[in-house]
Amino acid sequence: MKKNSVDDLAFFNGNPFFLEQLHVGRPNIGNRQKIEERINDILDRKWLTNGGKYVYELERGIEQFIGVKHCIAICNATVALGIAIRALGMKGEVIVPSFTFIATAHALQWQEITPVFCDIDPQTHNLDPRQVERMITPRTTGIIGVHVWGRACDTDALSEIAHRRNLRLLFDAAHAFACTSKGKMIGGFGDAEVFSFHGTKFFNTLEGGAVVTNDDALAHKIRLMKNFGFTNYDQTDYVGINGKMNEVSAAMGLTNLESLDEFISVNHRNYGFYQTYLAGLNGISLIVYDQTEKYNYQYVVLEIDSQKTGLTRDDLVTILHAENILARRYFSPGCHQMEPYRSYFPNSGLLLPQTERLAQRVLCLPTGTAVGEMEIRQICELIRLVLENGEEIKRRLK
Ligand code: T4K
Repeated sequence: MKKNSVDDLAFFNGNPFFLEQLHVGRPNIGNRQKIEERINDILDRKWLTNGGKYVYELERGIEQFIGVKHCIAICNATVALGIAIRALGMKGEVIVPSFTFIATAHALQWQEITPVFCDIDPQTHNLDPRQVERMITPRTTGIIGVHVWGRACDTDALSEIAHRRNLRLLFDAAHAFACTSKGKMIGGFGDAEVFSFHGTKFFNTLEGGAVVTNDDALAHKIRLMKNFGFTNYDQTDYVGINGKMNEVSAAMGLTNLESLDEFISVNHRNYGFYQTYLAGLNGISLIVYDQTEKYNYQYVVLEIDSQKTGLTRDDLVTILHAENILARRYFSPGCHQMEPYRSYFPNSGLLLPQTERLAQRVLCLPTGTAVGEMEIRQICELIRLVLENGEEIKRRLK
């Protein structure tokens, strides 16, 4: 039932608006029958992993879809980042944004490489190339740009810096499958790019990820590295890890690949509903997607200006959670405020004013095939009620 006053809000006296929790990152699942058929085939043939037919088909399918020479499927994007970092010979210091999922930083630190956190452009939420230049030291060996929300980094500027300063350039494209940058599919930029196919991503393989690259030698090395470094039967030439994707994940991926257009159109439509129903609300803004590019619209990201709304982002999250709308504070705090980085670099926040500001302002709302126009209208009506009564809510929250 529609809520009309602050008293109706679940955090105070009311009942939760939604009986079931609405999640950010509810998985998109393609044709169930096909998934089951493929899994049955895997079980019948008793080939579960280690270079199976479905991983092979998925890799070729992604290469074709992206228009990139090599796709190497990996068990998840964190391991894929780790392998790509090692294969690229990154060491010493690598420049990364702090405004990212912790996996980007951990993939470096795990290998005793220092992530040097760099500030972002407040408009794009991505690495600010001018700041990148300032963070380079004699120990710097690479840059990892993250295409946050699927909106591409300034790939031209970062490539130019990497080229001029002789640095390796990797992109964490965990959010950016099926997105473009200047009309070109993300996946072909830098030395390599890494996708995540985790269950919460718009395209998933249950758990999974991939490294994509146009560099033949690099692809060869990564293929070996993800399989313990085996170059021949019972022979390794360098250190490797077990980064293989299994056949069931690949079967899920192949099936979801067939429904990609549908997933994108649902997300795009949902984004449009949010635009419509949040229009005119003072103090909040929905991130903008450039109409000349392609996106997967997986992240519906709001920025809250607490000066205008009288409420902080965290106040809003508290109220929404009580209504069973599980809005998520990606990425808050920034990596530099998480351990071990907070202890290693206690003052790094001084160099990251835009990151600190944004990490206080953003929140992601539910989308995907699990929500439709009705739920989105109801979520937006609740947000409107909260913002229109900001002062009273703030007082009562205290
Ligand atoms: N780089 C970037 C920029 C990334 O964003 C990520 C991952 C990575 C690298 C590393 O990729 P992977 O190694 O994971 O392939 C989630 C995901 O676990 C993580 O993959 C993702 N980024 C990150 C942005 O979000 P959490 O902590 O939000 O997960 P969780 O369990 O709270 O789930 C979020 C929501 O989704 C919940 O409301 C529940 C719902 N959910 C989740 C799962 C797994 C479902 O409804 N069903 C499910 O199966 O991290």
